[in-house]
Amino acid sequence: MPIRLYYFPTPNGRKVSIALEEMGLDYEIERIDILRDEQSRPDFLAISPNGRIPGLVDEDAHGERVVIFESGAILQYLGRKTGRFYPTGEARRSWVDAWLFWQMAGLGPMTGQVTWFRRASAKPGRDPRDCSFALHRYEKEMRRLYGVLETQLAGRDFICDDYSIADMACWPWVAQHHDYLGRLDQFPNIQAWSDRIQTRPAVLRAMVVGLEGLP
Ligand SMILES: N[C@@H](CCC(=O)N[C@@H](CS)C(=O)NCC(=O)O)C(=O)O
Repeated sequence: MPIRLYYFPTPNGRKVSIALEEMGLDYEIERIDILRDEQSRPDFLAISPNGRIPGLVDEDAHGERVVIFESGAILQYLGRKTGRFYPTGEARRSWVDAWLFWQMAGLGPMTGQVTWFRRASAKPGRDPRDCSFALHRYEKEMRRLYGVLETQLAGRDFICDDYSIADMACWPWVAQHHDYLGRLDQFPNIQAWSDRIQTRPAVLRAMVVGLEGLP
């Protein structure tokens, strides 16, 4: 039975569609339209109690039914399931985990807050000064994190040398840099890394999943 991915085409959703494509797994999509609040549906909350995409159900995991939410946990599960893009040695696996958690706790949330406060400050009737303190704090932290990634990528093709689930977690956020950061001129290593990933056939396939009928 194919893996079922509960999905919307956002950076957190795309981490998983990229992994499924890269790993060559059989999967089907159930689109959860977060623009219509479908993430609050009881049947989806049974899979993702936090009410956020992505969620995943694997009916046929060596005789067990696996139900997971949180994109980082899903990437680790798929890496363990296939033995791909997730090294097995303790030293290298811990290294990949560290960068995966860095994305989950830092790059993703900080970038998300920048986007949220930008939109909020532009809302009709809102005084942009209401958001400026928070926006300044999150933009500064996001730029610092981009600096950390830039340093890590110096002399490396991928975050942990070999292409891994850590790259799959970070790249979909960086791919949208035009929306919240502007050009990557100050981050040439990130630009080169992003160019390397965005032309991978599996990534190109994953980026168009679940777009049908959306504005
Ligand atoms: N830490 C969670 C975050 C998931 C998340 O925030 N998903 C967003 C889409 S990228 C969502 O479902 N938003 C719906 C909402 O905010 O109500 C993960 O990585 O899975």
